[in-house]
Amino acid sequence: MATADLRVRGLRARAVMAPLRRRLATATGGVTQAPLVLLDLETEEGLTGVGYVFLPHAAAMKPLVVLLEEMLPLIKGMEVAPVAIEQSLRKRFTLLGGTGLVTLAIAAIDIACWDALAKAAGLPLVRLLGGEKRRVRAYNSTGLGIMGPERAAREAVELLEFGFTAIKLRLGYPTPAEDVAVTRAVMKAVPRGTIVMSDYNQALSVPEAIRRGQALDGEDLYWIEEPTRADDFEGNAAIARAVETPVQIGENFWSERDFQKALAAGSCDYAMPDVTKIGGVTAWMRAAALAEAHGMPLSSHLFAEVSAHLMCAAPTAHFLEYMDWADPVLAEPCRIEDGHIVIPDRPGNGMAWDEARVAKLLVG
Ligand code: SMN
Ligand code: MG
Repeated sequence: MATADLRVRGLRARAVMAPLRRRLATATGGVTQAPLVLLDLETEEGLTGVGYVFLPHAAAMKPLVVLLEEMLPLIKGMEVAPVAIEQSLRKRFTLLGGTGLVTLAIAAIDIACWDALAKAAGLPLVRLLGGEKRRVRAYNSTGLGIMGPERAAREAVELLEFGFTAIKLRLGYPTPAEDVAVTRAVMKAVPRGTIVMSDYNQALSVPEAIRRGQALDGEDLYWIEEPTRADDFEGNAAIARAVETPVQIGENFWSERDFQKALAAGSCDYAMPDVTKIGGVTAWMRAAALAEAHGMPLSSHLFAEVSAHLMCAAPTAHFLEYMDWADPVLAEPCRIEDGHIVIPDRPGNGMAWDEARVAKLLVG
């Protein structure tokens, strides 16, 4: 099949509420169900590209569906050329600004465009991006919310199913002593050598993050994620300087330019752009180039299905975050082997909707 002449014909955006296997309480809000917007991007040639976006707040689902529908006339008839489509959409929305729902809509379109292109080429996405298709090292992020030391210790052991050897613990308890106590309870419960990441979800002030980070130094945490506001590049840099444990940020980069600012400020030791918030596969790959140029280990955030392809194409690939939140709507959920994600042997990003389940979970 020819790739050159794919053109955008239509799109279908649907809001679904996916049930979670495990709830996740963070220091700045909980996830009890997964609000998702599924996108099918149809081409004139009959190929359909797919992608999805997770919204931490259900209130944003319908507005995103409407925004995607309103964007269709702006791209209808355009060649499926992700860079050109992204540039054109960003330009059209300059006066509103490129963060939030605008960027999430652009990202969904971009992800679906890349899927359509890869399907047309008859290649798994990773191959189109120049990467080698291999298993991707992952950590299990599907649990370990704010739940106290006893439950956290129990859940930490449960998360080692499927051969995972790395897990992520949410911190930001009322006191630093509780953060240390939960960390110790988890470390004691898991086999020696298990990698334990931690995540504050932006909950702390800069001085408090330094205090808690230093209290946790020596506890063997693999990284401390988003200790303070994601857009405080200087504040994160001060924390990264004062705390020995590596600081990880990036899920709230709203373009590769935010990553560039973080690199310039020395805000972090590791980075983990989110393929939707950063603006799609196109923008994530730009971030991968920046990471390579700065020798910075790069991880992914959520969206394991698409991120597995990206990680294989990132020269400084570090850890994939495994989340199962889209499993209820996928015909074939992500396969895990020995704590690694296995990229399916199919053209495109590998996702296809389980239409019967989607119909049951549709919202609105
Ligand atoms: C997270 C992200 C999105 C929703 C809940 C929790 C968390 C993570 O920051 O990195 O997994
Ligand atoms: Mg996080």
